[in-house]
Amino acid sequence: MIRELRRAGGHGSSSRRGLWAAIGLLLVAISGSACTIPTFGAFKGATDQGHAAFHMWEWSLLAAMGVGAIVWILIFWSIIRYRKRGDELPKQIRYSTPVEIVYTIVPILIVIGLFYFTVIVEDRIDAVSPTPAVTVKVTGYQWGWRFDYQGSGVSLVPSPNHPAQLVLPVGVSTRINLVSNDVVHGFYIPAFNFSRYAQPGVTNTFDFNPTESGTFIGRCAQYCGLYHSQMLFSVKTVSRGQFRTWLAGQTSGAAA
Ligand SMILES: [Cu+2]
Repeated sequence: MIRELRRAGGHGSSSRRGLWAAIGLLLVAISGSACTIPTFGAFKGATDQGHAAFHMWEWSLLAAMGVGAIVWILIFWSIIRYRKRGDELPKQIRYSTPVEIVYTIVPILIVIGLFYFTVIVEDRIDAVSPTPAVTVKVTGYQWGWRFDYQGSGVSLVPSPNHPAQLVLPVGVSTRINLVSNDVVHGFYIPAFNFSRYAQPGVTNTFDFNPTESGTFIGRCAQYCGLYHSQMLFSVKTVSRGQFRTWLAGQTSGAAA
């Protein structure tokens, strides 16, 4: 039996070459996927703020995959390097101060890194323009969303079969003042990678800078009562010219 083990050990250099080849392939696969910018199931974001959130998500996952790869490499290295070679007990090591320092310091560094980048991205998402092109008061209530374009007199109020559609211009800042008339609602636009509570007595202020035109679904992300599921809305992003025409059409429609 021992002779057989020794013979198996004789192939150590080729199995080690195989291990390094596998590690190399794994690293190439990880770096290759970074070049094509994987979305990992998230939206790329149809606003500047949404892009920032997406990049945070993407790089966090790549970092997690890197940490995961290192852990797997260490596991397999330990399995192969310290596999059982005989009946003799290996040297017993406990209370290894250097190892304990490493596995305390490394997670702390990871948390500090994640915290640092999260604060930077949060600041970018929360930054508001001093001169927004459009200001919309968004009101959540049981059960719908109402959009008031401030300074223009345009109000979009949903009816039971027609959820309101928030129209935004592309390429400029729109200020949103989010409020609730009754209970807590969640103003959620998946394609914008954005969700914020609408709370009674609180005005949540933030900006959207849409980067592409399209129509995106919106939902209430907070269970708020019996007809929560009816709290649908949509967002349509259009060029600045189209937005001006649309707003003028709404104003003349309201006056008629
Ligand atoms: Cu709701």
